[in-house]
Amino acid sequence: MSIIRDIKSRQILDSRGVPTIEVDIITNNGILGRASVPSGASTGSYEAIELRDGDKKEYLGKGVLKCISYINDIISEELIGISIFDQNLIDKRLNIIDGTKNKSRIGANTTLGISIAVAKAAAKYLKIPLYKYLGGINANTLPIPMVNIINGGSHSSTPISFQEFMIIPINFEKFSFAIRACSEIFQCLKKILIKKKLSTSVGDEGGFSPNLSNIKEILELILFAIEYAGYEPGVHIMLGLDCASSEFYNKKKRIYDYRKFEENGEQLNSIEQIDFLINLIKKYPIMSIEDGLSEDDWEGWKIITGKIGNYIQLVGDDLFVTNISKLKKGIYKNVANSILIKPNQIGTLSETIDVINYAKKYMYNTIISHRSGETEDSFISDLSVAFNTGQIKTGSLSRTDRMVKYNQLLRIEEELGINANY
Ligand code: 2PG
Ligand code: MG
Repeated sequence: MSIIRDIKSRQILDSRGVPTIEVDIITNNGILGRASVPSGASTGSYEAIELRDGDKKEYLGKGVLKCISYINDIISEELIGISIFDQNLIDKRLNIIDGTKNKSRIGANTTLGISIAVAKAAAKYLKIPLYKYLGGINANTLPIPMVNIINGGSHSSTPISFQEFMIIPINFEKFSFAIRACSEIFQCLKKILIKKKLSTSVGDEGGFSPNLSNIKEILELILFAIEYAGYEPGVHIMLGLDCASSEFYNKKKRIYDYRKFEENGEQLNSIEQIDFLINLIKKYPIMSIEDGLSEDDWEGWKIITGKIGNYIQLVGDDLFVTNISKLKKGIYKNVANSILIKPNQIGTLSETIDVINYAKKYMYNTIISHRSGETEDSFISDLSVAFNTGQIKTGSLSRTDRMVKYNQLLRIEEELGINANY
């Protein structure tokens, strides 16, 4: 038997240098499970609450010392003595201690740190890899990476509204071959940017942030980089977009206001936004569009799903916020066909797994995702293999906070050997 003997937590810094939580679960037999919590910039309005201190004198109000004291003073007393294999019970207790619908009392960042650290301690105690502990003998599929090589929107200074321009390697035998192709394309894109005298500085997720405000120009650049690297767009590599359109949607006027990020940006109503996206997929090998419409534009979502939901992956991120009741509404209303899974949007591992299973039951694609603020924790890589989610979105091919996730997947592929599916 292995029970929780102690819980320690501390304030550390994430990839943007902003405070976040790290939690240690220590068992009676001396096992240590450690987890740290990511944080978003373009957060959906309906996500579970991330608790911050709000004291402007420290870290501009972004400290998490309140969370730390909740863990050290209140939560640990409630959880000490419970078996580390009682993941569901622990997650339920955390929900009871919080007592709100959206974890606004103790924070979803607080609960998630504990929840994941418990699972890590359990896998460590059993001396099995985390993905196997979570997923069992069937955990053997490496996800297709969606690699975000140009960062826009709220993630960089690129004057472009869409937040993420991704390459998606589809025709490869193994994860390691796919990631190699993405790396080569990323390096080639750098060369092209240098030749064009455009900046090669990177945004929050490690993708380039050139001074370009034309979507088509960016897509053409990416296609050129794919070919320059020796691959064929539409055959080896598809494109994906995260429009993160809730960021520039004017809820009152019901307008997509591109002027928020682009000097000469347009203002589109829902139907015009849909037409704009449909014209893009007609012209470019785009297979996935995330948050093409806003979290509040359910009407628009329904229309776009009816029009192109049979051919294109339409991913709800801010729309579903990894929340089962939002997903149920989507399934009932025939909205979107895929869901982004971000554990910190809901706040515990058990609830995250519930959403994954529910999505799968209704044939919605599941994509495990990082946040724009990340840490050295590669938990989401194991999560994606554990539940055979098929896809992962974890940034570009630069910056260690992104690379640790890809590197963990390379290790898992090696470990699974001939049993690895891709
Ligand atoms: C997104 C995420 C991750 P953020 O919108 O999908 O790329 O961004 O973590 O800033 O919400
Ligand atoms: Mg998104």
